Amino acid sequence: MKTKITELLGIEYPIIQGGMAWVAEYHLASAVSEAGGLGIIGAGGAPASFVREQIQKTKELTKKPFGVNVMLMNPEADEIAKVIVEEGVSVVTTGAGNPGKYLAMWKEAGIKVIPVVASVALARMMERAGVDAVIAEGTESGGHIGAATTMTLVPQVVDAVKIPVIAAGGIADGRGFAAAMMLGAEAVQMGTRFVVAKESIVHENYKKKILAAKDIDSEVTGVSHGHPVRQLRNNMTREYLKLEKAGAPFEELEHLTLGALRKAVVEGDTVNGTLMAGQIAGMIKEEMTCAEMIQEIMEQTERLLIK
Ligand code: TUI
Repeated sequence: MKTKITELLGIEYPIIQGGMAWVAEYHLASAVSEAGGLGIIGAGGAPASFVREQIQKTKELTKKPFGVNVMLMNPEADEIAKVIVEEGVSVVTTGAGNPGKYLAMWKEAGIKVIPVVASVALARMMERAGVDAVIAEGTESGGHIGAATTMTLVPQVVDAVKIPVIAAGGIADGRGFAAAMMLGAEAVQMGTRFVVAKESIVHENYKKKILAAKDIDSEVTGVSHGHPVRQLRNNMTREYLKLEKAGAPFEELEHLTLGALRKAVVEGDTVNGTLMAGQIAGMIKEEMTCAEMIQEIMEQTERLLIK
């Protein structure tokens, strides 16, 4: 399938893997790229040295294009931005901020830059700053989210910019993919579905929670301090929301979430860990390889768009 994004990135299918902290490491990224999508290493809150290692390991497993996601709140974001250039990574996505200060360096190195935006205003600003495409991520997504839904954000961003738009948030099968195309997107980004890929190193307990999730099993924590995070409901979210409702200070709330994503992904702590997942978790029922997922999605899309 050819779109502006497959052409821009030199990939077979317009499916991009979300740059999920802890989850999006080299096994997953290389498997998605090998399957014809764009695999992404998620720098999350990791140090620059870890990101460099991850890039090198990915290069050993695939000769196809892959990218790195820079989570802009990472204290080592400046160093990570340089590592990406030094390692000759071809695509960068960014999240949780404005990547403006790195654009000149990345563009000079010939890197394709694709920021995640949660508003039309940031999409416009990014286009003016010279990025190659934007990912319009709706509030259905897991992790750190904006306020607008995918259904409303994607067409408004498509109308506002001339660069290609990638839709994210609530997409996990051919129906979501086809719907995104109808909204004017040139590709999709999926996160939650890839968390349960066979190649994903995420702890079995976490995967099982996603596979068992129902439509309304996610909660958004952190709205009161301007950092909303979507995750599956558990002991941690109940505790957090109770404190948040009572007006607890940020430091007290932060205490609950510090290291909690690692606890969930690595240790499989589904009680006190942060089980980041999007609203589409309720539809995901099977662990598959990345190649099986991508093939299934593309076949379903083809049937829907051609019939
Ligand atoms: O970044 C994400 N999702 C994430 S980052 C993350 S890291 C983390 N967070 C909490 C605990 C542990 C780890 C988890 N999930 N998605 C991309 C995204 N970017 N969503 C929303 C935005 C965004 C929001 C506001 C981008 C820019 C923005 O404003 C920028 C500005 O300064 O105007």
